[in-house]
Amino acid sequence: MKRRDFFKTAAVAAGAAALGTESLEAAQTAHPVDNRPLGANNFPEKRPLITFSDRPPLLETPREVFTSALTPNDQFFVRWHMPDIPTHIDEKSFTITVDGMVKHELKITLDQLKNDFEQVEVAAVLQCGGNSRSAFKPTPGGIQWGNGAMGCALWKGVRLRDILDRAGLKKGAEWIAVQGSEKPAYYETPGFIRELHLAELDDHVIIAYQMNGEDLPYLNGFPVRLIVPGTYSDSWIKMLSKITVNDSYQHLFFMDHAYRVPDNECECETPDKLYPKTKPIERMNVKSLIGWPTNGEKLTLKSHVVVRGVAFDGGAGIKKVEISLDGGKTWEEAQLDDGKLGRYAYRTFRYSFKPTVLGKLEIMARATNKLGETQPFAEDVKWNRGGYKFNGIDVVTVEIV
Ligand SMILES: Nc1nc2c(c(=O)[nH]1)N[C@H]1C(S)=C(S)[C@@H](COP(=O)(O)O)O[C@H]1N2
Ligand SMILES: [Mo]
Repeated sequence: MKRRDFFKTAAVAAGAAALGTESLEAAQTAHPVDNRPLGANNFPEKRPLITFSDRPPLLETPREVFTSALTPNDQFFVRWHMPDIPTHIDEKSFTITVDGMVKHELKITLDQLKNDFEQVEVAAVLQCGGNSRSAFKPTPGGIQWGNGAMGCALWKGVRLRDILDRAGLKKGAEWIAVQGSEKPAYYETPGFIRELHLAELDDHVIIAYQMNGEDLPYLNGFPVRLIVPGTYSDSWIKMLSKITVNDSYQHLFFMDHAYRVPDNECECETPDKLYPKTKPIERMNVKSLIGWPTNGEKLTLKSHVVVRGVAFDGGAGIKKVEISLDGGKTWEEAQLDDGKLGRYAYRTFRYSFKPTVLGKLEIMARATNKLGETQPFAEDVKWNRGGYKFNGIDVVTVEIV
């Protein structure tokens, strides 16, 4: 966008906000910001990633990484709420405390976790509820993620259920509160603690110490993190150090004030008329992303092009991914991988074609899950104040030369 154009747009937006009712129409979505440049290679165990902040570290994965079912650890995105993350973890003395309404309080060492419990694996997508937030207009507060606040990994660890069984739940136990090892910026700031209802914990919920066959990267939660397949990642607590069992919901700051959407059927509202009741974002909606080609790619006329990308949902499973080359008028099915990583992982897709016309070409991808849920056009995604759950049809614009 040219500088002059920018000022024009800004003036129009400010005018609409001042007029009140007009800003109702201004409430909409577009495409998330894409093709941001990578930052310097300043973070341990990470290649250069799109960098929003270094304290706390906020790193986004670039689009071209999303051609494989498992996202490499050194390109996996990073999100922390608090700047004060431990810079050293002693593997011998590190423990996970289990306390509250339990018969036996536990302090589980990493050694015990790896040896005293059944070891299990699950491949699952970790996606921030605010992924793609930059599509929402007007702009909600929060990190202006493009599409790369997500990744898929093979996680290895121990079922949370087995650990709670070892501790023994007391009668009346209903909720657990989970927290990591980092500290709030200063003592009055609420800590990042999340709560889970015991009834929502199935056997796929694990405490993981391995990611894609290696120790968890430090920035992704070394030495252990919670994995809650199918849900947005706000409760996938990193550097997990404490699990407290409670008889009731504790109304903690990061439960009552973040990661919530309007509690109505469309999960939507407008800036002028915020919906009074909210609910947690929870299960992920169906989504796909083209990993290759990326925006601005130059492709040769009549060459053999293979569009590749990933699709996923909250665990129902992907039924099909379709590609459109005519602005969404007609769609053709892409080829899906065999799905052997399971219903919580990425399904990769491929679609071959030969470009026949010179100039700009839009490539769209749309996933549908086994419940028949599908992706709306980006412009039709409904707004919410937190900028959560964007799942508009992905569009990449290339140039045929
Ligand atoms: N301890 C801790 N765990 C956390 C968070 C955090 O701030 N602290 N943020 C959560 C959120 S909102 C996201 S999106 C994911 C990000 O995981 P990643 O950094 O491994 O990509 O971690 C979750 N777990
Ligand atoms: Mo997040």
